[in-house]
Amino acid sequence: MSDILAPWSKEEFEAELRGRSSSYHINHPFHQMMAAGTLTPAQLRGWVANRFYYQISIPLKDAAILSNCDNREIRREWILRILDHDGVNIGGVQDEGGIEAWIHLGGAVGLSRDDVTSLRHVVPAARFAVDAYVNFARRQPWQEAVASSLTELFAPHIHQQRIDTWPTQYPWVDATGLRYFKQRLTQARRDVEHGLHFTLDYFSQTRALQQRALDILQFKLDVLWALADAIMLSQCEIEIKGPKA
Ligand code: AHQ
Repeated sequence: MSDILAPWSKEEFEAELRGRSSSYHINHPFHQMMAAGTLTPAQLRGWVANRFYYQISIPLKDAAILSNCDNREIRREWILRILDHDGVNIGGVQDEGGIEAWIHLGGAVGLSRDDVTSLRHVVPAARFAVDAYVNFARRQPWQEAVASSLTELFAPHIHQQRIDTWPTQYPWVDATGLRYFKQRLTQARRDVEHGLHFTLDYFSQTRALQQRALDILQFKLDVLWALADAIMLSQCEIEIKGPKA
């Protein structure tokens, strides 16, 4: 049917993309429990340890896009995402990167560096959800992988929610651990500006392509939802001894 319909205007297309916000994982029961302060310390630690696998997979996903992308202008922008996560030390510019910041978040909730980096707490269904995203980026045209990153349209809201709620809901968490969420507020907005501009242009050639972009966004929304399912339903709860127990 979408083959014979005229493409939406870019404004209508963007509204359709943003209209998928109800499927975003901020609405998942696990994240609603997080925002309400009802997660136990062991549950919060389980989430941090499992999400680390997503964090270290993002640069692999972005490198897959770069390796498939024949457009230098897109690559010049997209490579920034890898530096955001892996960190950088170029010409005096030093930044530990988001992966290191997530390890620091692990320490803030009472996990050792090895608890996080060993991946021993990552549950199989969490790996499957994250690997589905990385493999999508490896196998699909780079333009489709760009569109799949647009769940970040909704990310500033969930990062801000953690920044706003954790200090009162989880006062036992060292506040310096929130550094990751704070830096994502600006990085996600920069990413979305670039990814959305490209997606609105490239996928607006036909209504069928616009529908494809919506289906790709729904796939990625399902990846994030399935990741939250995996963490909640596997009951990954990491107990520790000591003051943050
Ligand atoms: O920390 C996140 C991150 O670096 C990224 C990159 C981006 C992508 O390329 O798919 N998506 C994303 C997301 C991050 N954090 C998630 C969260 O809830 O903390 C949200 C997630 C996203 O919305 O896609």
